[in-house]
Amino acid sequence: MGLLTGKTALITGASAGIGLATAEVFAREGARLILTARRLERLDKLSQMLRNDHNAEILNLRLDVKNKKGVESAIDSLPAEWQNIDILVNNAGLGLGLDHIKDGSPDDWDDMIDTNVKGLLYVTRAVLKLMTPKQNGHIVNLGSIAGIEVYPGGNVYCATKFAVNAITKALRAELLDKNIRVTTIDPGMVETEFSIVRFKGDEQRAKNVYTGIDALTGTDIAETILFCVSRPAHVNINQVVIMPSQQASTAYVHRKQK
Ligand code: 8X3
Repeated sequence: MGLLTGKTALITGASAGIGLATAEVFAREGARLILTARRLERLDKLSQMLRNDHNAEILNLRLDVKNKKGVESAIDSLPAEWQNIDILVNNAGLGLGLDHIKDGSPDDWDDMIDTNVKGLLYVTRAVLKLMTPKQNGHIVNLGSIAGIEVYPGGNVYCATKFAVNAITKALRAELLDKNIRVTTIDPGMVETEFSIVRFKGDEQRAKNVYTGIDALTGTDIAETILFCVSRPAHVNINQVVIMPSQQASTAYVHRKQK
């Protein structure tokens, strides 16, 4: 028996990074998985691996969380045996650029706001339609240290993660009498594709972000999510702020010299 045997979890942005690691850890613990991402080919590969390694039961869904109608219809038309969602991990999100506002790209701002804030809302609303009647569930939102403090160039990304924090707190209050727990995980530096996406494929610049630091891995975050969702029913972990041991804030980082 795994810690999540008999539970069904929906994970957004499951094709890479923290989402992929969460899919792996949840599969290991026996969860049934609805994996969503824009890149179905990647999901197909991942689910094949999880079926082989953990005998996992998996439904893949191509989903762009920015697509309001698409999100609604995909969740509304889930096969009956997949509608009983116990855990929602709102992981899909991205940072784009590190420019100051005066030099920023409004298209990048739209993309971050549409994905990190509006996308999270669309998915949450659609899943709550299924979760609320059964009076049982857990929503885990991926926030960030950028949702607690700001840094130059963080501007709009930070704003989206502050919004995730506000949405998380409001949701928690709204769902108190529905037996649905709400948690936010706020990581510092996690070495995934995050910085490669932020710097639009500039791998060297992305690598420099983590130079001299044993950064967190997607698996570190996935294990933390697992801890939160496997507490007894009366326990809700409201918020987890988690950083590498060499990071104290967005400004204080100790880099080891080579
Ligand atoms: C990412 C963390 O500090 O790079 O969510 O903005 S940071």
